[in-house]
Order: sequence, then structure tokens, then C-alpha cells
Amino acid sequence: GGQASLSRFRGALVSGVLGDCIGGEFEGAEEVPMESVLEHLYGLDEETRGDGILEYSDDTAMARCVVQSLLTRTGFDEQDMARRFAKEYSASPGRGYGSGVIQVLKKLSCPRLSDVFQPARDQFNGRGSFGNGGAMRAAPFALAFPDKADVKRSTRLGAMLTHSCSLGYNGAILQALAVHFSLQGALETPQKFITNLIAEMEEVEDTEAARNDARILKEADKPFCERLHRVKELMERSKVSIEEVISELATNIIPAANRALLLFSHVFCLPQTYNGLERTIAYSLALGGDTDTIACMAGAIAGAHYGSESIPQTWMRCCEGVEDADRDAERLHALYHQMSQSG
Ligand code: R7I
Ligand code: MG
Ligand code: MG
Repeated sequence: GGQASLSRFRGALVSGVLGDCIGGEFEGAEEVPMESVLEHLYGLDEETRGDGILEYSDDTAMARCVVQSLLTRTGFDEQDMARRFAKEYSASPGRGYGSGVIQVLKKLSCPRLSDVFQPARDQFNGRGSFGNGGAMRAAPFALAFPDKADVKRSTRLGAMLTHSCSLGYNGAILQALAVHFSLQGALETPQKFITNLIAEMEEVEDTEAARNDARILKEADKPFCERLHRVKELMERSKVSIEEVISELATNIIPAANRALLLFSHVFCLPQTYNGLERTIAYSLALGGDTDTIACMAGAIAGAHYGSESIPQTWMRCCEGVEDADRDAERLHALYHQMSQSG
């Protein structure tokens, strides 16, 4: 599809859901052999699979709240979004939420709460969470706002409702920007994609708060820029091993830096018949660790790049929430183009 086509919107939103549902199988596993990944994916194809459905987790539950809030309010409204997070959590608390964020979600449902950002600030002794819960639900911001500055601002505030540490909300911005560029076909060369992201993150991480958090957490001065530079270095080398990619990308405290991982899918032996999107999901699962979240985020980027035609029908049939995502993608596509006309 062309720039910001409906196919790219559907690809992004639906593949995010698929990544979450399919990736849940391996969440927390230290090592995931590619044979296990392929077996799991093959099981989704089989006609004998039965009526079982793979449920989505907190990643999708919260992304759905973001989508509904952006659509209903035709833009970002922190009160509305906070209310939706709280309501969703109390309706379905068993979706596998992070252990810390549950406290925030409980406080957000208190009707006397005056500042919706305060519960997030109180996390982890007042430093705020650096978990990837902000990044896992960031894609819809890129699908609602055509303007890059709007994407950055709304994503940051949306993440800060639960994650007030700069590593948490800047990771969300990185994810949203990756979807933003993919939507416009800017992934045409991987080098250009990474270079664009580095240029953006140089600016995003150039704040007092970010420097402060990085120092306290003993991270590089600009943690996301540093990770992206390492990814760029890996890309420029002719040979890269699976172990190197995993140690650079998958096992750091900033899972949000993982999004660049779809550029490395060639290091794994994957079936010849797999298209780019299938390779990205398979590869995300093989990294192990936070597989539902990695696959959800990488899926959204890959889906925005390859479009909905690249999504296997068999996968869509066995995952919860796909029809809703498909319908919401159409609505977001309309909102996005409505906003780009009004300037
Ligand atoms: O970030 P969050 O919403 O969790 C998202 C993850 C995804 O993988 C989902 O699929 C789901 O499985 O959970 O939830 P938080 O509780 O804010 O952060 C997640 C975890 O990161 C926390 O439980 C901590 O273990 C860790 N963490 C921190 N640890 C110490 N100090 C986050 N921030 C800190 C910190 O400042
Ligand atoms: Mg999850
Ligand atoms: Mg997860």
C-alpha cells in the first residue's frame, strides 16, 4: 500500500494483537529454540486445532483503551484514558499485568483522585516505573496523529499515566515513532529507518529528567540512542550471530530498544515460505524473555510496514480481539486523515 494506507493501519493494529496472543506462549522463558517456535506457529495453521482461542494479555487490553479513548475524544484526553485503564483492569484483572502497575491502576479508579499522573509518580519510591508497559500500548498514538510532534507529545503523556520514569515513557515514544515511520514507508532501507530514529531520540532524550534517570540507573547518557547506535553497528557488519543479537537487544532493562529487531530476522533459519511479517513474529518469539510484548511491538512495526495482506488468515482466526482491531484500524485511519486535512 501507499503512504498511510488503510492496509498499513490494519497491519499495525492487528499484528500487534497477534504478537501479544501468539507470544504469550513463551513469556518469561529464558531460551526458546526455533523448533519450539515453529511448532507453535505450525499449530495455529492446522485445521485440527479445534476451537481453542489464544487470549490477549494486558498489552492488548491497554492498547484497546488507548484506541477507544483517542477515537471517542478525537485526540488525547488524560482523564478519559486513565479512567479506561482503571475500568479495564477492574473488569479483567487476570490479563497478566506487571506487578507494580496494578497499584497505579487501583489508585486510578479512585473517584477523588485529582491528578491522574500522581499514582505513576509514586511508583518505585518516587522514581516511577521504567517497565515496558508504556511502550507496549504506544502504537495507536502513531495511528491517530499524522503530525510527528503530536505523536511524541501524546505518547509521552499516555505512557506517563502509568510510567513516569523517562526510560519508560521515552521507550514508548521510540515505539510510536517506529510505527510512524513505518506507516509512511520510511523503512525502505533499514539504515535510513535507524538513522531517522537516532536523530529523533537525540532530541527526545536531551532533557534534564532523562539525564537524571539515566545517571541513577547507571545507564549511558542517552540510553535509547546508545542502543540504536549499537543496532546500527550490528547492521553494518556482514556477519551477526544470534547470540550477539540477543545479548544486544533482548536482555537489557530497556525492552523498548527491541523494536529494531525486525531488521535482524535473517540471522535465524526460518522457513523459505515465511513472509517478512511471519519472520518478524517468529524471530520475536525466539528471542525469549518478554515474548508477548516484543512480538506485540515488533508486530505493530512490521504490520505498518508490510500491510495487512501479509498477515496469515489462519493466525487471525485463532486470536482474541482481531475483529475489533480490524474495525478500530478503519476508524483510526479515518481520524488520521481527518486530522491531516485540518492541518
Ligand atoms: O511495565 P508494566 O506495565 O509491565 C508490562 C509487562 C509486559 O511484559 C506485559 O506483557 C506484562 O507481562 O508486564 O508494569 P510495571 O509493574 O510498571 O513494570 C514491570 C516490572 O519492571 C516491575 O514489576 C519491576 O519488576 C520492573 N521495574 C522496576 N524495578 C525496579 N525499579 C520497573 N520499574 C522499576 C524500577 O524503577
Ligand atoms: Mg502481557
Ligand atoms: Mg510481556
